[in-house]
Order: sequence, then C-alpha cells, then structure tokens
Amino acid sequence: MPEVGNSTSYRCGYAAIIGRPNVGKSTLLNHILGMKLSITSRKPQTTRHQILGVKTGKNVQTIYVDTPGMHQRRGSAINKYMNRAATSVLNDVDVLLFVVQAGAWTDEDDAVLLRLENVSAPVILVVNKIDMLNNKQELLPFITQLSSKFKFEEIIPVAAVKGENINQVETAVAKLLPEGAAFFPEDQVTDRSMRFLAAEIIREKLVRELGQELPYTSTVHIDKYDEDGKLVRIHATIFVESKGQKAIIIGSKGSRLKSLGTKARKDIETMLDNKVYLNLWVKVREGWSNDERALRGLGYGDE
Ligand SMILES: Nc1nc2c(ncn2[C@@H]2O[C@H](COP(=O)(O)OP(=O)(O)OP(=O)(O)O)[C@@H](O)[C@H]2O)c(=O)[nH]1
Ligand SMILES: [Mg+2]
Repeated sequence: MPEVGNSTSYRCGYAAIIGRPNVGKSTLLNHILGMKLSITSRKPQTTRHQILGVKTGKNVQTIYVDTPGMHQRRGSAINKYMNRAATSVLNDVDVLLFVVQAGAWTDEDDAVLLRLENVSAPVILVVNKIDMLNNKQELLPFITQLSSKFKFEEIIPVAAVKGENINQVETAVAKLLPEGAAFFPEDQVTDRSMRFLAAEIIREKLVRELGQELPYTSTVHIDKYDEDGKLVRIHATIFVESKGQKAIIIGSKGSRLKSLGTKARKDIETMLDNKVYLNLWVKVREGWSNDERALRGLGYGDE
C-alpha cells in the first residue's frame, strides 16, 4: 500500500461541485472518478442529495461533493430540501467548482453567483459542454464576460462528457487544498452505502425513461437488501403521487416497469460485480414531495 497521509507534503480537502441544474456537475464528478457514482440525465434536477466522491492520488486526496442543482422552482418541501443540500456545503469546503454551460448563462447562474459573494473558499469556474458550441469563437468572449462578474481563482473550459480538460480541473483543485493526511482509506470512493446507490440507479432509470414531469414526483425506497454471497436480493418501492402516475410507470401489462427493472438490475450488477435479483413495486403516497415527515422517512433527512 502506498503511503497515504504520512508525508508532510500530502494534501487533503473538500471540493464542492455546485451550479444550476443540468450543467453537468454529476457528469464531471463521474469523469474525475473514472466510474459512475452519481446519476445523470438530460432532465434538470436529477441529483437530489449531496454525494461524496473520493479521489485518492499519490500526493493528494480530494473529496468532491456533488450537489443538487440550485434552482428557483419554489414551493414544495423536496425543492427546499434540494436547495438546502446544495447551499449548505458552501461554507464547509476548501474549494468550490462552479459549473456553468458554455454560451448559456441564465438567471439561475446569476442566483448562484449571488450566493458566492459571502463565501470565503476560492471558486474555480468550470465552463462545461464546450463541445456543444457551434462556433468555438464564442468561448473567449463568454469567458471574458464571466471573468468580470466575479474574482474566480481560475476559469477552465471543459467537456465533461468526453473527459476533455478534466485533468486541469483536478490539478487546479489540488493546488488549493490544505496540507494534511488523507481522511478516507485509499480504496474508499464514497460515503454512501450500496443500498443508497442502488436506489439512485433505479431513480436514474425513472428519470431517463419517463416524461418531463414524472421524475419530480417519484422517489425510490429500498425495503430489503440482502446479500448471500452469490446473489444480492433487493426489494424496492417506487413512490408516486397519484394513480395515474402509477399506471404510467407500470405501463401496458407491466412492460415499462419490467424494462426499467431490467436496466436498473444490470447497472446494479455492474456496480456490485455480483448477480442481483431486483423486485420493484409501485405505490401511491399522495403529497409525499411536499410533506416534511414523509420526506424524512424516504431518505430526505437533513444533510
Ligand atoms: N454535450 C455535452 N453534454 C454534457 C456534457 N456534460 C454533461 N452533459 C449532459 O448534460 C446532461 C446533464 O448532466 P448532469 O451531469 O446530469 O447534470 P447536473 O448538473 O448534475 O444536473 P442536476 O443533477 O440536475 O443538477 C446530461 O444529459 C449529460 O450527458 C458535456 O461536456 N457535453
Ligand atoms: Mg447532478
């Protein structure tokens, strides 16, 4: 085992990945880690919880914190929970990675920027999705404009989905971390349990396969998770808010639920490197997403 944390020049600290929904925060984390830890989708508000991703190198351990996109959708308790999970890290980390989309600055980005005004940690601006720019000439003026908005430590254009310039992000973060021993053992990648990650994978399939509104009103609860060496048996319930939503998820003769389940099972098998039996139920719990107590019972406790 390489020496982790004994050398005086070792660095270790926390870097939060923040920004509005859908800019590619979780994709960035997954590429840095070289594995799929945090779920991603084309729909905004995919990530709902803080998720730690630990990257251990020879001279540095960076503990990344993926966060839900900060958003302006007001009202329901789950939206408040997500915004809390996103903003509560701001004063608890050593570095902030503020992710934005190249050429697509919005009011929600301005709202994030406003939150950074009273934060003492250095902020690196990550300009993501540069591959999507029709005209590469647009990048420089975009960056110049943003650099006048805030005193960013660095501005790094990347394409997270292709892993382009990701090393630069890691190096910039490492330089800003305090000296100190590693907090996590070198083989630990996250603080989250396999049970939690399995629920997330199931939720990813829901978000990816269902209509625009449904993902916001569904959540996944793992009822049973048993491991007997050769097989991991998982019983999970998908909670929705109405009978109509339940019917949509189940699909004709159960076809959609079956295909969701198969996709989720395969991903969970890859994650666990084990055979998995997955049993999915769909239940209606009216108003769960706006009920603080129901939310806590479904894993949305204070972070
Ligand atoms: N073209 C392109 N697409 C990207 C890039 N990075 C991420 N995406 C896509 O953008 C979408 C959103 O990515 P996510 O990583 O889920 O975004 P997020 O910021 O974590 O979103 P929330 O969790 O909802 O806040 C997905 O469809 C990604 O595949 C990129 O560099 N280029
Ligand atoms: Mg995300």
